[in-house]
Amino acid sequence: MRDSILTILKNNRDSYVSGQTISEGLGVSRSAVWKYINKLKEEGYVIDSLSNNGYKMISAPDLLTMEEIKDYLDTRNIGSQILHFNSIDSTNSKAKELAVAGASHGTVVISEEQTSGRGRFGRQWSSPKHKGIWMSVILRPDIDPVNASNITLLGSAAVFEAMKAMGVSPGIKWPNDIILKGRKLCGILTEMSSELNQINYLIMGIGVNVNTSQGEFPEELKNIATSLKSSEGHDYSRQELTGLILSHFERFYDKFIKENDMKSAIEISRKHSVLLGKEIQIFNKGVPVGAKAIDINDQGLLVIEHPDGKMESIISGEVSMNGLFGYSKMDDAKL
Ligand code: BTX
Repeated sequence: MRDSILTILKNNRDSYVSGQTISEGLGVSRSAVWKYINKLKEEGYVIDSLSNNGYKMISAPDLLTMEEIKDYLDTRNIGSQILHFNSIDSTNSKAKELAVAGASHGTVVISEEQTSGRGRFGRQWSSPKHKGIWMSVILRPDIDPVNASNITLLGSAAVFEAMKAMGVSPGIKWPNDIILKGRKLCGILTEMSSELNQINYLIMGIGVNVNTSQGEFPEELKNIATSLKSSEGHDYSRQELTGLILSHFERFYDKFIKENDMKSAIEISRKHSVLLGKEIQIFNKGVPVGAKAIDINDQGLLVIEHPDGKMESIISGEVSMNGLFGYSKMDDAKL
């Protein structure tokens, strides 16, 4: 009922709709309509009520609910269900819980804030209220678990394309970071539950700093993190960006799953890579090893050249399993 009333108000943004029209249209009493209108007001919708004219929506809150995202969403499966929270420990943890309970492919968990947002290797992810996009997508791909790390690459390409559509041109730090003007704008954490040759579910968590002012970052992130607002000087629509990321992701994902084709995503990762051609460090069992980033190959692996000239291809799956991960020497080690 709440959603139906909201839709009526949204479809009549320029005019007042009488309580009677709503109550007749939906088959509920006028006092029930009034109750739902008050509930919407409590949620942050600004609704003008005039005793003779009815109700008119003045503005919608800046929330990442299905109602606010759906106008920007151009997908069939991804985001067909969006679960929205005001506050949660971690959307990845919630998504896992839901996936274990049988949630369907494409379900998205979004929270306005995370109290224990997670990065890779047990690191923390700062996720302040209403400032960014903190979301996780539940995926059930029918692919070999060995290829699961490619999903992160597709996610990076989707974030890149969404940013580009918003007029921003970031870099990609293989495999899971989006970098703007040398600072971290977005991180992706992909987690999986699988059998030997079958994936049970995969959770792709995306964190994007959107409207955080530089001064609002915790002290330890002030020199390594950035947001769209901090970099470009104005606020951005979190709702539009969320819709764009999910829409681009579905396009890359479908191509990969149906046609085993990652060409365009890999091309984006290559063309906008902040690593290629640079001296980097990979960590082998915690020990830093110097190498040069040469290419991202057609399988999405990072090709590196060791000082002795030996070439090696690194899979991001190996990264977490064997404790290998790549950092540019020029970046802060925590970036
Ligand atoms: P990562 O391990 O590559 O990066 C984590 C590191 O990034 C931290 O150690 C810190 O130095 C830095 N950092 C922490 N918070 C931020 C921030 N807001 N902006 C920039 N740098 C930061 C990257 O891991 C993967 C992050 C995924 C986050 C999403 S949010 C939705 C989902 N739920 C969840 O718990 N995690 C994912």
